[in-house]
Amino acid sequence: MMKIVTPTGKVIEVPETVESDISYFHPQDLQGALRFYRREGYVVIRGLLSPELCDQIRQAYRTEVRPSRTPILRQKNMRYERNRFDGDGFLANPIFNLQDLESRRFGGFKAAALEGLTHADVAAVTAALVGTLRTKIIQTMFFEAPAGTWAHQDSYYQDSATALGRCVAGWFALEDIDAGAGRFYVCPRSHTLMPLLRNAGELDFATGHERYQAAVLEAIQRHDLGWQAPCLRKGDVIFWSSLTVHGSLKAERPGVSRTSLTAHYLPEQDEMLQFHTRIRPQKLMPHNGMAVARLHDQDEWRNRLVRAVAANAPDTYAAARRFAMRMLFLAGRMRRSPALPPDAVA
Ligand SMILES: O=C(O)CCC(=O)C(=O)O
Repeated sequence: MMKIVTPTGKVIEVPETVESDISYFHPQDLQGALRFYRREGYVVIRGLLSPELCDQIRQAYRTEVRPSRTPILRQKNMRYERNRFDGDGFLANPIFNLQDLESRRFGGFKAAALEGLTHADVAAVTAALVGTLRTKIIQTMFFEAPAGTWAHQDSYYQDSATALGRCVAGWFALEDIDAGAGRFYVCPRSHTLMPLLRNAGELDFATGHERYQAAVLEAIQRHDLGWQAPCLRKGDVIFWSSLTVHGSLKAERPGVSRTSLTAHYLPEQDEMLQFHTRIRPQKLMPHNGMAVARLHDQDEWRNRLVRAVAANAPDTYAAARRFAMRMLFLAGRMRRSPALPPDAVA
């Protein structure tokens, strides 16, 4: 076990090996996994992706994405940026919505990653967890370096417009993840033990995002929540509910990466609710029989134009985005009744 200090200052023990971790589930035991997920708000499925597919995705990343100088939309700041690498040579600005990457440049990486995220076994698990026949992907990410992502509930950013809590997300380990590589963590049972923090008022995304981040940490302490940062080997996947508090730890050891994909799934028929404020229409394209949402599809010239403007005038683009966000929340406040569906745990 490795002792790690969490963002609230609490010291936790992070398992270095599968043997020293809680016993989780194999893809065959879906009923057991579902019971655990409902109770704990997360579940780990071991060996959901084959090691060969994980290697293929990493290889495509190395040959197509790493050497590229094309600006790509990033998870941390929603800006179009070129690749940046940390002191260990790992990609420091995680990719947002890899399904939107330009096929001409990144087609191999995109196809391999989507092969994993839409795999029939993944489709079966996500459908079982949200209690539907078919799921669709509404958002994805790719990580290599430790990210130290702030604690949050996904619902604050996106959820189902039918009922909050019907979104399930997965973090797919594409290599064995070292205990010191900025492990992904969850606060077990937070989906039922603490209330959902709404994207509204002084915590709204446009003006109160930092207050929101502090409020989540405060809620973790107030409700005395625990922390789990499971040991994930290549091909293992951790799934969590959009009401479950989660994030990732800071790097504790130099020289170790956390190559991974994440994807957020909704029941196929549900619309996506963004920022607890508006229904976000999405263009859906099938992959492996699963619908995958495209929001900034770089195969469309209009979106490449936006990318060119955003990459060449990043501050102007960011200011325009901030302004649009403020208008969105102002409009929501003027309506005085944001279109919020009821809280519900899938
Ligand atoms: O791995 C990370 O750093 C964070 C991933 C995450 O929070 C998400 O996909 O919602």
